[in-house]
Amino acid sequence: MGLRIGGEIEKENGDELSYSDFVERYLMKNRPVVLRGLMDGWRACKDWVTHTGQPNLEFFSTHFGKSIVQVADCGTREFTDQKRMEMSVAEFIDHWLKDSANYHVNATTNEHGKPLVYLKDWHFVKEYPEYLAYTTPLFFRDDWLNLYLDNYSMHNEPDACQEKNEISCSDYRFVYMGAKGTWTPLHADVFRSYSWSANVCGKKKWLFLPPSQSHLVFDRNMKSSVYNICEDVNEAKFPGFKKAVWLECIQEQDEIIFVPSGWYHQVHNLEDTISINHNWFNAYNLSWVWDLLLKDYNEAKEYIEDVRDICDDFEGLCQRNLAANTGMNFCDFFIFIACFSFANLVQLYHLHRVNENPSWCLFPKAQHLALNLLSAQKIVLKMKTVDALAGDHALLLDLRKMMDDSKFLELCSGLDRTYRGIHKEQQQNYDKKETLMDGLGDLDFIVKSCSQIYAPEDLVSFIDSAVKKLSRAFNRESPLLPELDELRSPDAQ
Ligand SMILES: O=C(O)CCC(=O)C(=O)O
Repeated sequence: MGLRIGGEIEKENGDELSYSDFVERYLMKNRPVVLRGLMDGWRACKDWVTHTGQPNLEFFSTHFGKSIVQVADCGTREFTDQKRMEMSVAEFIDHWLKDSANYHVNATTNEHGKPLVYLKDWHFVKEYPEYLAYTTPLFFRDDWLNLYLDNYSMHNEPDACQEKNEISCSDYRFVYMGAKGTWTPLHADVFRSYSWSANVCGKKKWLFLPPSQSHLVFDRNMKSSVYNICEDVNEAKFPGFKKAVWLECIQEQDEIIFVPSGWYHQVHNLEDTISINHNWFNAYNLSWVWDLLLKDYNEAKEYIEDVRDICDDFEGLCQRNLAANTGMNFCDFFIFIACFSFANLVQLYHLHRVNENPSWCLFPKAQHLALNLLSAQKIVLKMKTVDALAGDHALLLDLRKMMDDSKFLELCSGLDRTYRGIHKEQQQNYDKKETLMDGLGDLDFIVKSCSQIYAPEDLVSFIDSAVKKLSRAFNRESPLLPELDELRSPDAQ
């Protein structure tokens, strides 16, 4: 059965696009795009590619051969993904070289019937921070996920998977390497994050389905989705599939594709390919993350409903299962939002303190921080309505303690660097704790009055009172703050 292709993904010159145009046209509209001209000067493009444009496998063996990586066997399905194996980069390259016969697109084995191996999800930056293979293009830098994970871990619960989690969830910055014919099955990205993927060399074919059509790739019970859209799909099992209209994209070397939230996609390497790939989220797609978490929670709960009566801590079990399946649970996400909200407030207070210009709140960075708070506040208001997050569990967060924590200081500095970069302000050095704390005189007042956050309502009232206080200093013409005021719930006063 052939796929119905409705069009192609548009391509733009990234060096002619402003940050605000990218936000307006792609982030806010959640539309895919391919950007050119953003990989000039990357060390990866020089070191990792031979003069004939092929992956420089020898370079990888020599310099990174001992790294242990995840390799997918493209010919073997395991549940919803391809079977994974662990091996060294040197072993992976041996496989690649041995199997380097001719493949044809969508083949899952080489001509000797051996499986095609595809190196995926290599945490290259975490493993080689000094090497500086590339710089994240400006458009993708407002990345709360990786900024947070540079300082905190997403899920802390001690369980059997702890060690595995630490490796696989340490960040979401990856390198992918695979020969012609390797591929990735149909999926929507982890946490319903955005992703970007840069072709250092080679060529990929992407097939995309907009979120408005994602129900079409699911079975009647909306439980499992199609695995490989390029083979015959069972019509009785997936009755909507043939109605799906796909967007296609051939991504060339030196092109970066932006994958929006919730778009299902399948990817084929049309040539031997190396790509760099990040997952991320920010104010514009945070609601996707929460919606997925809530959906997965409801499914996890339904799945074990029959053991509720014999279970001492049914809610705890639901949350453990949620963390195991989705990568975080309600508590993890709540702590993440609380940290980020607080870090944004710290930055806003700092701007207030250091700026003599009364219209400082109209500066792009201040507007950006206020927008972040607004989106966090919207999600926390949604969380407030969920029973499982009602405030009778153990203390989650102490903001006063957080202020003394070096990880939090790092998060604030990272946020500052990010927004200075995006809004082209001069970089400042936040190395000294006092510099940041200097700006916190006013905020300290709030922290004293409600420093302990047990549940969403505490966070709502914390953000609310901080914003109220700050609002007095804000120019009332600011287009973002009236919205923050509107969000203020009557019971939070
Ligand atoms: O390049 C690939 O094989 C898969 C990449 C992908 O699915 C993604 O970036 O979301």
